[in-house]
Amino acid sequence: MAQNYYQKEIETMPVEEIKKLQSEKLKKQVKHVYENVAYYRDLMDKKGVKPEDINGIEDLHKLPFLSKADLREAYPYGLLAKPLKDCVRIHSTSGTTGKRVVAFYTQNDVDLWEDCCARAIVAAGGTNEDVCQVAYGYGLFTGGAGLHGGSHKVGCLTLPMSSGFTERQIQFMNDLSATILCCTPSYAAYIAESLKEMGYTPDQIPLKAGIFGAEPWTEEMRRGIEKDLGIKAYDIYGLTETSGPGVAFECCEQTGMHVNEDHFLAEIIDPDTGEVLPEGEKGELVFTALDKEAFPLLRYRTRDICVLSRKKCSCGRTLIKMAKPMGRTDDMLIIRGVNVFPSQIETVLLNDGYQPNYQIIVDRVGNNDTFDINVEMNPEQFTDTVSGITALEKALANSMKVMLGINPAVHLVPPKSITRSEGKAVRVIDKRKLH
Ligand code: DLL
Repeated sequence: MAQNYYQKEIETMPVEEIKKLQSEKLKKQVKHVYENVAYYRDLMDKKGVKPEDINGIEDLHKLPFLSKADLREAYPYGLLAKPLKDCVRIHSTSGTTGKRVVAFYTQNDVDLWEDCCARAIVAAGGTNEDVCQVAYGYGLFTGGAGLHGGSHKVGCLTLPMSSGFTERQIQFMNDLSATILCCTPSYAAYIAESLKEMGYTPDQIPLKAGIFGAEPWTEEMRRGIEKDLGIKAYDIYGLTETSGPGVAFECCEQTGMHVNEDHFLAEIIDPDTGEVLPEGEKGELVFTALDKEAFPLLRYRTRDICVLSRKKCSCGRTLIKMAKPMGRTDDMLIIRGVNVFPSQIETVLLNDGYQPNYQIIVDRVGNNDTFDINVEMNPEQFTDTVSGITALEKALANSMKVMLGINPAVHLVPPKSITRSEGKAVRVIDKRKLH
């Protein structure tokens, strides 16, 4: 397939030039952060590093890391590097315990982010002739807004569907001849399944490409979606902390995602020691935002396990590639595209007067994630009637929904019926095979 580029000069820039560009941007960014973010300045001071010590990407390793724990501590404004009057947007995602991650954007941040998403759409074959159906969630989640902005930049006719209402998705897809579908891979598989049930064959579906990400998905799942929808399915990666989707995107080769290296400097580290690992080794992915103004995280630990590679790509892009994430170093689950931490569930249980004796069971039935939480009743509840227990389950499920953004099936079980562990409690049973 002939490759088009959205920003050819950058996407095919010789590696040495990209590195030079990164070095220049890094020096400026460290100065910006040091001068404007007291929280990070303290971390640098503690480590004995000054902006003058950073003369290029070879000095990156001298800088301290940031993690979700820092975001929680600095919540909500502690990592903001611009006055609020210069910010035009926030997005947010689940954090550990009760506090969400809140990311801020200036207009320039939004522009560069949308460029990253536009690169992904063009790499998937998108042009201004396309009709792009955005079925990622809109709102605080970054998926909808990011791909929506990218679609505008490419000049596609944009269908801002958000997620859900599958019948309506299918009606618009057909009536308006959508050619590109953007959503989570599990939602794409669900749409494909619904189309099949309605009697559509792949050649009757107008789509030609899909841009799917926000959760782990396997090559088998890719092949299934491609076959059922009659499309080519492209992976896209990102996280709220680095702006959202578009940190990395797949090209026609479908062998990993090109990192938008002019904006995001990627490293792989040993998650235990923090030591930087050479290219090709598996470890934790760390990003430094080189251009972000409002929320410029330096050396942010994603907790995603990954590998980077500079192998030549047949698409002509020189941007380094990351493999599909291979797991996480923390206990974050992604259920129906939503990030869930066991600690959030614990917080709800304690708030609602339960003991933190619980078990989360996640499975995939067809293409849907099931999400069950078994919770031990308190002894006094155990004497309740069946209808009383059902009401308690409903109330607890509701509190969970408020905290997590998705609805689990809550089952109250007798006191002391969840096996006590002698070592680490097994809180999560994930029966899906995603890696
Ligand atoms: O999921 C941003 C996004 C939206 C990416 C739409 C792609 C498409 P968060 O909700 O902050 O942001 O979740 C970020 O999701 O650290 C990974 O663990 C996981 N993740 C994101 N993309 C992929 C992917 C969005 N393509 C967290 N494959 C990340 C596997 C992914 N995991």
